[in-house]
Amino acid sequence: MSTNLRDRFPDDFIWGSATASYQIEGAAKEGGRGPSIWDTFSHTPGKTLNGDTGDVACDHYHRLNEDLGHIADLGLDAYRFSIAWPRVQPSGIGPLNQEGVDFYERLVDGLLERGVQPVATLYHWDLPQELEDAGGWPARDTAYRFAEYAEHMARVLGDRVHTWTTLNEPWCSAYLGYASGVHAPGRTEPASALAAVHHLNLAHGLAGRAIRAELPGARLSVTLNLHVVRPVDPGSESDVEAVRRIDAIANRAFLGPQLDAAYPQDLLDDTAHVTDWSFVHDGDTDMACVPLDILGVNYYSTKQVRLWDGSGDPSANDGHGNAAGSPWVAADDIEFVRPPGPYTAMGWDIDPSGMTELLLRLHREYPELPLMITENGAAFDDVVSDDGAVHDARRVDYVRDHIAAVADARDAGADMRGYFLWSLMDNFEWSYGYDRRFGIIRVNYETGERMWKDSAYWYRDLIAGRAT
Ligand code: PNW
Repeated sequence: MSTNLRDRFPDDFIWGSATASYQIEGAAKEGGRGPSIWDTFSHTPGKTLNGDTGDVACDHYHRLNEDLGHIADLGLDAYRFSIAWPRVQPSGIGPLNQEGVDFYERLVDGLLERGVQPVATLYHWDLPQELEDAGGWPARDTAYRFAEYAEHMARVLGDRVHTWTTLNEPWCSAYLGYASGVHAPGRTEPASALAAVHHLNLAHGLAGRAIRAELPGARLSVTLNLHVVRPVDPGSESDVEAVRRIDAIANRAFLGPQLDAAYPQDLLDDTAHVTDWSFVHDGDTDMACVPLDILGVNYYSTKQVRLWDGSGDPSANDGHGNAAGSPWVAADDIEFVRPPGPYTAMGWDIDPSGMTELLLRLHREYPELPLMITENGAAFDDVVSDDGAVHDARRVDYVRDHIAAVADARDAGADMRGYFLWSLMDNFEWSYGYDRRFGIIRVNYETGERMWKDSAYWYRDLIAGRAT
């Protein structure tokens, strides 16, 4: 086998990196931007580490040209960014705010001038606050508002943006936002979380169809954070049953409607004591199942479960911290057991084999569907050395091993189209604020200065075919 990792991929494989609006832009009150649920949440005492907010973040809004320079210097084929809904449509309804649109036009034009393909995500969690006040994702109307916003954006950017992603990780939006409450809007209502799951699925379908109608040639995708769930004891029937149940609420709750036009019956049965699913109207799952050109997959780590024996806190090791509620709706009797490690600074286990396993599962279940890794990367406790550099060898190892895992999935038949490293730069890591650094470019939050870590040089060289 060739030692050059790049040689395990075809020439048209897309090498990219990803960010999200609220995590990098800052300028929260500029250019006519309206408030989002993350402004409200991060400004609520006790919700984020150190009370950090995205008010300034990486100040990407003002440093756009500099950041475009880094993107070009890395030699990225594509850049995955998200559009802040409240920047372009401040209250989530009505006409577009031209100043907000201008910013994304400058970004997209700047990418194209540098030969970098823009990959736009319409929703990476910054819901306009007014829509949350009207009920948020548990309210059906939010799905229709989202489709209108998608149609607007397709109209203004569709001549230059050809790859569109409706939602990023609806699992997080629904379960972390409305069940565990560790993400905005911070509600802890299991039944509302399941209604949010459904309205996100519906929103995806409505928006996807709006984009298709507006832009017949566009490439349509959605990004899911699918969970690799393993039994503590593969020989135990009850552990295997726990896997089935977590797989249903975490994975098949999205794959079912979006790819098979139906909710799995076991999911409906398992959650029947939480909700009767009456928010699913006739025709909804057909609507949610819009044909996709590509499925975006975010992968970071694995999970291990078994049936709870009644001692301790069953969700203590689920990787979601000490939340007020559990994100695992209708699964109070399932225990999360920490995988063996090693771990990143998030406490997430490092296991590239989980990525290959996930991609091959998707390939087996949806053989015709092209796949793309839309996020993969790691937070580590970076140290600035005496020489002024960040020698983040563990991040290089993490990324190299996971890219090799993508190559393994390709070799076994999966139709892999691209890899987007999370993240281009350190940024606002949601409830962990600025404490956890995922970037290949370091951000000095005092000065705003950017500095390439070793991993950035390594990734540049990999893309250019020079790294091993
Ligand atoms: C993803 N979890 O978030 C997001 O798409 C990014 O915005 C984020 O920065 C990145 O992964 C790293 O965290 C997640 O608790 C947040 O399982 C939380 C979880 C998963 C993904």
